[in-house]
Parts: sequence; C-alpha cells; structure tokens
Amino acid sequence: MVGAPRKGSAEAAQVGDHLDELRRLADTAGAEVVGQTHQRVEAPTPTFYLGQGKVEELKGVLQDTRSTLVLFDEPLSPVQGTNLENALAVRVMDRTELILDIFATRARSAEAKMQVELAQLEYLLPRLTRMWTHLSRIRGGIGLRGPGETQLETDRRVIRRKISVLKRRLEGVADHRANQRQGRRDLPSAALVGYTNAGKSSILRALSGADVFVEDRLFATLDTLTRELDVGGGYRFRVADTVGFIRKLPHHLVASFRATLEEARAADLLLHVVDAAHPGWEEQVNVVETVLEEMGLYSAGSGMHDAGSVVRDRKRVVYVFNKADLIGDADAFLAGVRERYPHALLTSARSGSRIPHPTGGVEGLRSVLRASAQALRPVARIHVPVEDGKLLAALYRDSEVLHESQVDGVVEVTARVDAWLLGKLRREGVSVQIGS
Ligand SMILES: Nc1nc2c(ncn2[C@@H]2O[C@H](COP(=O)(O)OP(=O)(O)OP(=O)(O)O)[C@@H](O)[C@H]2O)c(=O)[nH]1
Ligand SMILES: [Mg+2]
Repeated sequence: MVGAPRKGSAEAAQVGDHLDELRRLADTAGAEVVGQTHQRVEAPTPTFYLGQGKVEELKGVLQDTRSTLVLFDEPLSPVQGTNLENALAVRVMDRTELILDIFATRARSAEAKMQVELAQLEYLLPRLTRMWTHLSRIRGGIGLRGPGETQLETDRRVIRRKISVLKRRLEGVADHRANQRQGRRDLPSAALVGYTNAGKSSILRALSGADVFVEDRLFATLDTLTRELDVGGGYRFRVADTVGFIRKLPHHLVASFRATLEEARAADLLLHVVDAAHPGWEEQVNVVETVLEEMGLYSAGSGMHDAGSVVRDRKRVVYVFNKADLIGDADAFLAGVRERYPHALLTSARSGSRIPHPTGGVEGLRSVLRASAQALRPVARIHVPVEDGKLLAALYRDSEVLHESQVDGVVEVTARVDAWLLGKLRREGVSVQIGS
C-alpha cells in the first residue's frame, strides 16, 4: 500500500489513518497486505505521481515482499497508472479502482449492478489500453470483477454506447421509484446516511426489528432498503438505509449512485449516523457532509435549531452518534459533541446493550422520529356536513382525531392529518384550516 499525500495538507498529518482505512478496503476486496509505505509529496509528478527515488525504493520493497499488487491511496491519472505499472512490473490499482472492485462484488440488486457497471465503464474509458493489456496478461486476483468484465472485449465506441444505455435505464428506474414514492401513503420519511461502517443498517435493524444485513466490513450496504416503523403514539415513519460514504469517494461513483440516493433526497429528515468510537469521526462527518452537499442534498451553513434537529436548507439533519457502548465516558462525550451539535443523540445499536441516558439510545431516536412525525402531520380543523357520514368515517380511519364538535349542522373535527389526506380533502372541496 502506498500513501502519497501532499506535504502540509490535512491528509499528510493523517496518512497513517488513511492507510489503515485502505487496509480495510484491501481486506474487504480480498487482498493480503504485506507492507505499506508513504511519501509526502510537494506536488504529484505527471509521470509517476511519486518521485523517481521513491519508485526505485518501492521496486525493491515489491521484490522483497514478492507482492503482486500495489494499492495507491490517491487517484492516479491513466498515464501515471500506466507508467507505474511499467516501472514496477506489477498491477497498480488506485483507491477508486479498489472501491469499484468492492462495489462490483457486493452489488446485489439489478439497480446496484447497473450503477456499478456504469461507474466501472466511466473509469475504464480513459484507461482502456492499459486495462486491455492487463486483462490479457493477468487473470484472477482483484480488480475489475463483476458486471464490467464482459464489456472489456469491446472498444471505446461500444463502451460509450453502453454508458448511455445504462444511464437511460437507471433514469427509468429512478422514475419508477419516484412514482412508487408518490403512490405510497405519504408517511413522514427519514434516510439513514453516514460514513461506511458507522452502524446505519444496525440502527435500522434495532428500530424495526427487521432482518437487515450488517457486517463489519466496509460497504456492507449497496442497496437502499426501506422499512416502515411504528414510532409510538400512533405514528409511523418510513426509514431508508443507504450506501455508506468514504473519503475520496470516486466522483462518478457518487454520480451513478444518485438514483439510490434519491431516497435520501426525498426524505423529510436525514439521520446522520456517526461512529462515535472512531478516532477520526470528525473527519468522517466532514466527508459525509461534503458528499451530501455535492449531491445537492443540503447546503452546509449555519442552521436554525429546533427540537431534535438542525435545519439546514430545508433538509433536517439529526446527528446520531452511534457505538456509545465502545466509548468510555458517554456522558462527557455527549456533552462535548452537543456544543457543536446541540440536539445530537447518542445511541448503541449493538443488540443487548442499553444506554441509560434519558435522551439517548435507539428509543431516544424513536421519540425524535415521533416528534418529527407530529410536526410533519399537522393539526387541522375540518368542517364536515353532518350528513356526510362517509367523510367522517374516513377522518376517523385515516387521521388522528383530537376533538369533535357540532354547530349548525356542521361537524368541526380537529385532527392530525397526513399531508396527502389534506391535499385530497382540499381537492374534494372540503373546508380545511391548518392549526387547532
Ligand atoms: N459495538 C458496537 N458495534 C456496532 C454498533 N452499531 C453497529 N456496530 C457494528 O459496526 C459494524 C458495521 O455496522 P453496519 O450496521 O453494517 O454499518 P453501516 O453503517 O450500515 O455500514 P455500511 O453498510 O458498510 O455503510 C458491524 O460490525 C456492527 O455490528 C454499536 O452501537 N456498537
Ligand atoms: Mg449498511
């Protein structure tokens, strides 16, 4: 493994942590790491990225350790990649390619497979000649597995055509999802977002009791999974699990996962899950926020505070600090983070563990969702002619009636009503006033 951060950058100080993460990625991809090195570079050279001396040194290390692969923590240009491979006489993969490789082996749904294939083809296009030679020379091992493999026997023109077909198909899937969302009963919705391995799926599992896939590997989840939860008080919430983020996430990968992340875009609330026990959690929070911003999910900036969340450009974010069972003094930790995130929650999704903190735990999150549901399901006064028994029955069935009184042949019902039902009532000409 090779790290080569720029001298003086924030990354240069954290090169050890970054290489640890690269090691986990390598492990997830099935590579065995036999050594690591790094160089803080002034500026990457266009030929090798590294300085000539470092390349020579690396050659020696490769021979001593009999490595067959170099994993480069920085993105390499096609030319740098080719030159390094020629100079070192082994396969060289950058972080992007490694992540693509993991995604390819982990994609399960047709949509995820299409998204990964699209990202692979876009990565491949400018590197076509290099990959070609390699695939004919090196078989097996990691790198470019999965859906993209068959596409290699083709030329650029065909790949371009395939890219546009995939894009069109993914748009079709996105339209289909959007229609599904519209057709669904308009429950309040939240999306779990966060750094990979923070515990998003575990939290969904703890909240819903559903059998959600959890693994101590990076990128366990690639598909959006949605569950309807009972959050108490007669309220329900729809919560979606999403793909995790990672630093230096390839741009075209983010772009091709846009459809999956539409669920987050459509959500009323974002639950930003943070691994509180990770020493680098602050950097991870920044990475997640940057990606969300790039996707246009919200623009960071000073937010207004309200109960349980921070309002940022309409999208409400609840910070959920997870893995509380792994940190020593949970109360002190929470006090610390609340200086910056006033409404942060501390949870532990690990089964069996209970966080006694009154506002914390998975149950604390459930009550935040309940409060949000109450806010998202406003109270309205609805006037119903006495003889319209059907409408009255519908109100009692589909909303939460708080009060009913009768004046001059008109029944005034005060109820918590879903936004969809309010719209429907208005369209049918029913008199509706918001507020109790
Ligand atoms: N100790 C402890 N471990 C946890 C907790 N929550 C999750 N984990 C573990 O952390 C690992 C990752 O959990 P996941 O729920 O798969 O994380 P994720 O955020 O969905 O990760 P990706 O899908 O890879 O993005 C698993 O080994 C979990 O068992 C927690 O509260 N405490
Ligand atoms: Mg997950």
